[in-house]
Amino acid sequence: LNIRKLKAVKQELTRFIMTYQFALDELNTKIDILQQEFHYIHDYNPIEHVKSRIKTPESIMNKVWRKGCDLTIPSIRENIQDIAGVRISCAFLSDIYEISDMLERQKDIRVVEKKDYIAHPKPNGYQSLHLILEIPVFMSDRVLDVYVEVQIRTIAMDFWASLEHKIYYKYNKDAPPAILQELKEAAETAAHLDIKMERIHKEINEYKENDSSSDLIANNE
Ligand code: 0O2
Repeated sequence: LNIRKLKAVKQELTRFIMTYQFALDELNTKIDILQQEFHYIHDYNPIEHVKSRIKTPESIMNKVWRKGCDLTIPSIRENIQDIAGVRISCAFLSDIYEISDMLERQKDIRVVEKKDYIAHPKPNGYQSLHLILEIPVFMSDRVLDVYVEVQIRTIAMDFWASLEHKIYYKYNKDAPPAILQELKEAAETAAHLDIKMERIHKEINEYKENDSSSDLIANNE
């Protein structure tokens, strides 16, 4: 490999990674617009926080190795669909599906895959809604379709997942069965809490609606 070729490969790789940052920037803007508009219409914010990240080259290489795919840009693009990732945390269960529907309705977004680990939790108790979206990125000389993984979950699900992630790595991916059982029970407790919070949220909304319609009647009398 001569220096010129090495430089060209480096340039190609940098450009490849850049497209993921652009896709994240576009998606973050879309999420921000949806959030502001939703707040304006419903007078409440369905999103608690949004975090985005680009996978490190080391983590990309690990996944390439794990999946046994080719070490070429087209193969990495097709096989590693979570190089760019966005995690959206919401207060309530219904917000998750509301946000997911709003994203899916966007004309320039293609939903490549949808995994509902809320309706079907993983055996360890993990819950979250995962979407793989394809977003067009407008470069100077071409339009590139870029994959972004979106994870939408409640704060309770996020709390559980971050703790589980730490324990998983603390025990080098081999935690004792008793700990795994306790974690699973904790996931179930979190799921119960989410259902309870959703119920309270609905009751408050119904109360607000009744209250404003009785205000309307009173004003018209
Ligand atoms: P990181 O460090 O968060 O990026 P894939 O291997 O992605 O092609 P898979 O495993 O079917 O296919 O993807 P899935 O199920 O959609 O999960 C991808 C991501 O979801 C993971 O990314 C985690 O972020 C999260 N996730 C999935 N299962 C669990 C779980 O049991 N516990 C926790 N804490 N997070 C989970 P990465 O690349 O594994 O890790």
